[in-house]
Amino acid sequence: MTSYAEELARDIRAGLSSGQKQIPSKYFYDERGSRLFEEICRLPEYYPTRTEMAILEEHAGAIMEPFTAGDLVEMGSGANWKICRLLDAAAQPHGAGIRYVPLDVSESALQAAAEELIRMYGGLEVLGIVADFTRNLDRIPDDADRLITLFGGTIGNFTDAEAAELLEGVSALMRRGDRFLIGMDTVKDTDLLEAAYNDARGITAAFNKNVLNVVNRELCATFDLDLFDHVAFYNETSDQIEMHLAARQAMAVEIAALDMVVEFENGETIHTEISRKFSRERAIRIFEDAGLAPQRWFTDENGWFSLVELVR
Ligand code: AVJ
Repeated sequence: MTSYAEELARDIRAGLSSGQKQIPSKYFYDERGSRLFEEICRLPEYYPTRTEMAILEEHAGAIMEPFTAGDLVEMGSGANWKICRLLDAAAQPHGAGIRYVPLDVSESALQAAAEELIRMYGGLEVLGIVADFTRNLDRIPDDADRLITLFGGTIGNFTDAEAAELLEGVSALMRRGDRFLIGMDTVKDTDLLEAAYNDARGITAAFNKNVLNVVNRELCATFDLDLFDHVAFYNETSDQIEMHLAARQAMAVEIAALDMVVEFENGETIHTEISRKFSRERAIRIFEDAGLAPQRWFTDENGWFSLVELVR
């Protein structure tokens, strides 16, 4: 097994030596990055979180109706807002009969979230699993019926190949009686999309640039955040928001822990994130390719976000 430090070193070395420089978006989420992300979720321009919450609010009863006992699994759990909507709608009060199984890479985040939930739901059992759900799906227990959730449109941050691998992985572990509830952002007006990733207060810019702090801290690098601009735009050919960090001048940046110097031309970018937007046709295609069948679609009145219930 490779440690976080080894993986980061490998990803940064490869990503900053390639033609189009890149840093994987999973490195956004150190403590400050996670805080900035929560702030993004509350921004007026950032519609996905609010819309997904509204869908959950409206349809939690229908989602939970066939689920009176078993494991409620959440991949990449983070804060408790969304799971609470489902637990509030559970047939048995106080979560009795349901075991909540969150998977997250952060043990401290898991611990804090679990303690809060146990305080809120007296009958709830919680089994927290410290794991990266893109590689440790085998650690999800299989001794009960499962409702597996992946909220937030996280699937959109994956390339086609990565998304296919994740969906196939979940599909492979599902049995009769299991369901998979996945959140996806949808294709919509370009202005709305671009506003959501270029907020007026500059929180998304700070979130994007913060990944350079992560590299500075973890790998003793010398990135000057003030010498990079936040750039986010919608690529209509590939139906995705792309985030980049653009160098404001030519420069050389030392990454001491990698014994490496990275040269930038004026205007050259580091590609830091894709956030795909799915049409229903595309979504159906990638589900079917993974052997998953959509059973119910839950969406808001504008069709801005979808929660899709999948079975094998
Ligand atoms: C992690 C998928 C919820 O892609 O919209 C927010 C991350 N990046 N603003 C997204 C993000 C810039 C976000 N998700």
